[in-house]
Amino acid sequence: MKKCLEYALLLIISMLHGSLQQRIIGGQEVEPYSIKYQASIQYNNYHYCGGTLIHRQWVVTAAHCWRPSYLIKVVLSEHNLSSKEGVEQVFNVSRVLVNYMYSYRTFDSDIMLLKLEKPAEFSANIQPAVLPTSLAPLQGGTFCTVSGWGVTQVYSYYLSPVLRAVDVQIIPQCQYYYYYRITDNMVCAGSPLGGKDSCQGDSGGPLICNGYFEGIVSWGISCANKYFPGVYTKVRNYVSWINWIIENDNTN
Ligand code: 4AZ
Repeated sequence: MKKCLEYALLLIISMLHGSLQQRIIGGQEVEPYSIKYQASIQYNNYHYCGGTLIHRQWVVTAAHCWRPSYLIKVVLSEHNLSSKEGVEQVFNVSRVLVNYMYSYRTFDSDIMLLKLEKPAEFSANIQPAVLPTSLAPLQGGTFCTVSGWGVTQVYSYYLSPVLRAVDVQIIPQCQYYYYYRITDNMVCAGSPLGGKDSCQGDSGGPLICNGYFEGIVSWGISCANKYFPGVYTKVRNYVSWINWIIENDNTN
């Protein structure tokens, strides 16, 4: 019982920690603008979450990245957050749609859609990610890539100025690591040896497996610890919700 309380406390602390400051560990800087669907979500011109462009006017992120629409901006074609490279495209957000099943308590259905005020123009630096179509389960061991401007060390408070990415593997039987807190709407990824993970500041960003957008950086206990893999929202469970929203949206 005591262990259980300790565990719950640890989980709560790590989730709070996760939502207060938002990190890629063990990866490397990407070729600038090569991750064409990567979005930076900003508040007061500060990056606080990642996102994924899936359509000219829609970006997918984590529900725990929620802020009122008028306070946030979405930046596409971004590489170095601290310098104005002149190729960035900055968008206001006209709609913020949190999934109706989202639970801030369990982080189930940690997914949110942002509508850009104006459609993004696709270019050499800006292209949408591809939503999964297959229903076959993602196999344990599959290699995926996660990217973001999150911190690069577990106890660091500094975001990475440049976009980074790391290859992680789908971890099966994640319940074992997280004591049954993994719902069917979550998928775990990490490195069997630890040392490679997403972390604070990567939240909301893309996990891409075999060319498909399969996960959204959602939560985890600490970062890059082999006993606690990163937990991602299982995007394939939300493809019909996403398509429904986009098709039935009649605002500009
Ligand atoms: C966070 O706090 C966070 N190691 C993101 C990813 C992971 C943990 C925490 C996964 O934004």
